[in-house]
Amino acid sequence: MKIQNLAPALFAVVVLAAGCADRTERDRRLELLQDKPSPRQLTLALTFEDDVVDSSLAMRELSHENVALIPEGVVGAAARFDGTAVIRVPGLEIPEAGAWSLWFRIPEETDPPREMRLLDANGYAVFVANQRLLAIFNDGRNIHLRGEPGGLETGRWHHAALAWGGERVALFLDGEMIDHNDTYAGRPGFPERNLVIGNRWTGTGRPFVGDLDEILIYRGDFPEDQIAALAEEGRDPQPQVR
Ligand SMILES: [Ca+2]
Repeated sequence: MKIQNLAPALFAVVVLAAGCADRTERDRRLELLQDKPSPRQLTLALTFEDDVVDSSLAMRELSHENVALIPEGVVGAAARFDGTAVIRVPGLEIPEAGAWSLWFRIPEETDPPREMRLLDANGYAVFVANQRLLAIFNDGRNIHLRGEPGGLETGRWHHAALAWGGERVALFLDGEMIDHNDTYAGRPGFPERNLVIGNRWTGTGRPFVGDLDEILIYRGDFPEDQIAALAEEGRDPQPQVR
C-alpha cells in the first residue's frame, strides 16, 4: 500500500500559499508545476483563474468549447459547464501511480438519474450518475469503483479524487475513501490517453452540467491522508517544498 506509507516529515517542510496575500493564483500554480523533489509531481493544473486553460502551464495544447468562468469557485474562480462545454487534454500521461483531484458542483435542478462525465480518458474516468460518484480505472481490465447511490448533494461543492499505486485503486469523496480495489496490477493498461473534461472521451454522449474547480493531476504515490487534506483545504496541502 504505497499510497499511504510516506513519511509525514516530508509534508512538514511546507510553506503554504494561503498566508502570502501578494501572491497571485498564477504564481501559486507556477510553483506547483515546478519540478521539485517530491513524492509526487503535479502534471496538470486547471484552476480557472484567468482563463479556462491558462494553465498552459499544463505544458500541452489544451482546447475548449463553451466553458464559462464564474467568480465563486472553491478557490477563486471556477468553470461552468452548460451541457455543451468541453475541455480536451491530448496526450495525458497515465502513470503507474498517480491521482486525479477535482471539485465539482451539480446544480439543484439536475435530473438525478442522468450520467455525467467529469473526467474521461477512455478507460479512466470519474463520473456521476443517480447522485452517486463513480470511477473506472483500466489496468488491462476495467476496475469499477462506486460510491453510495444518493451520496452526492446537489447545489454544493464536493471534492472527488481517484488515486492509484501499489496494489490499490481508490475513490475518495470529500476526503474519505468510499471504495477501493486492492488487485491493481501495478501499471495502467494504457500509459497515455486523451482526456476529455465535461463529457465522454469521445466528446459527446455524457455531458456534464454544473461547475468544476481546481482540477489537479499528479504523478506518483498520493498518501490517503493527503487527499483528506486536499479536500479540507480546497487546494494542494503540499504546494511547495522549499
Ligand atoms: Ca479556482
